[in-house]
Order: sequence, then C-alpha cells, then structure tokens
Amino acid sequence: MRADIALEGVRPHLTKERFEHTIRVAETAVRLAGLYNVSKEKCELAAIFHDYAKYRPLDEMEHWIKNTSLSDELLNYHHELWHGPVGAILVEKEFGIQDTAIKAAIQYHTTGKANMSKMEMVVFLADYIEPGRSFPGIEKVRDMSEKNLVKACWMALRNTILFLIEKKATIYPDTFHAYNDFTKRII
Ligand code: DGI
Ligand code: FE
Ligand code: FE
Ligand code: FE
Repeated sequence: MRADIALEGVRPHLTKERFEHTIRVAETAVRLAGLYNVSKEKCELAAIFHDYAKYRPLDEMEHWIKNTSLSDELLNYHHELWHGPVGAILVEKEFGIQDTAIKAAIQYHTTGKANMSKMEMVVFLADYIEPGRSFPGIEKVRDMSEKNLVKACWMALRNTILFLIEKKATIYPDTFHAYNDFTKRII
C-alpha cells in the first residue's frame, strides 16, 4: 500500500492534532529505519496506522478484544492500551494489511513486549520521540535514538514506567516484559 493512500485513509479517523502527530511519527520512523537497517516502507506504513483505532468507541474496541485473538486481559487495564491491539485487527479488516510484522508494530506500539523486532522498536520509539513530544528526559532518549536503538527503547520504557508509578496507574504486564527484556539486552 502506498504511504499517501494510507495517510488519506487514516485522516478521517483522527483529529487534526493526532493526524499531525501521525505524520511526525511516520517521518521519524523512516529516519530510524534508515539508521538501523529496517524496511522504511513497512516502518512508514506501521507508523501511519499506529493510532488508527485511537478514537473508536470503547464498546467497539471491547467487542474486538472479546471476539478476536487479542488477549481479554487487556480489558482489565486502562482503555488507553486498547487502540494498538485493536488497530492491528482493524487495518487488516479495513485496509487489507496482512503483513504480520507491520501488524505487530501497530499492536505493541504503546506497551512494547519482550523480544521486540527492530520494526516494532522503530515504531515504538518514533511514537515516543517524534518532534512534537515533550516528556521529561526526552532529549536524552532522542540523543540515544541516534546511537543505540535498544538502549533508547529501554530509556523510553523506564521513563514510562516511572511516570505510571508516579500517577499510581497500573502497568500492563507487557510493559514490564519489555523493560526486563531491554534491561537484559543492554548489560
Ligand atoms: O497514542 P499515543 O498518545 O500517541 O501514545 P501511546 O500509544 O504510547 O499511549 C501513551 C499512553 O499510554 C501514555 O499516557 C502512557 C500510557 N501507557 C503506556 N503503557 C502503559 C500505559 N498506561 C497504563 N495504564 N499502563 C501501561 O502499561
Ligand atoms: Fe498510540
Ligand atoms: Fe508510545
Ligand atoms: Fe501515537
């Protein structure tokens, strides 16, 4: 699928701000893909679709989680975690995207998971560091993203977990699995 067609496909489903975020994530993902020798075309498509399901009604997302291979465990966690997994299902149903690597990058872009592929890391990190983001400590992650993909993902996950702990939010197990796996990979 061509990137320009994909962008026009997602546009009506997003707010203006979310669409602009999506464009920046796609540009960042293409740059990281070049640095780390991953398919630019696939990283770009995954990035374009990563937040596709962000504004689906909660009952619709719940329906897809209950009635597909997605883990029902998601329903025990904050609904903010649902749009990645549901997006991975919907891009196949609505755009015919069957590429499992692209779908996985969409699915895990919020939580991460253990044993992430380079494509999954590129989309995860691009979503975190795109130029519109302003998290505490983000400049250090941006600097690291130029040097070491695994270490930069580890830093992003560490920041996210610390942020969630400060908020007294629950943390989805895949987020811990990702953090633990990256920790083992950087030492
Ligand atoms: O969709 P975006 O806003 O572009 O970014 P995202 O899909 O990475 O979602 C980020 C939100 O998800 C952010 O507020 C942190 C939150 N998040 C990430 N991992 C977890 C989490 N929230 C909870 N409750 N548990 C998690 O494990
Ligand atoms: Fe997202
Ligand atoms: Fe993210
Ligand atoms: Fe996003």
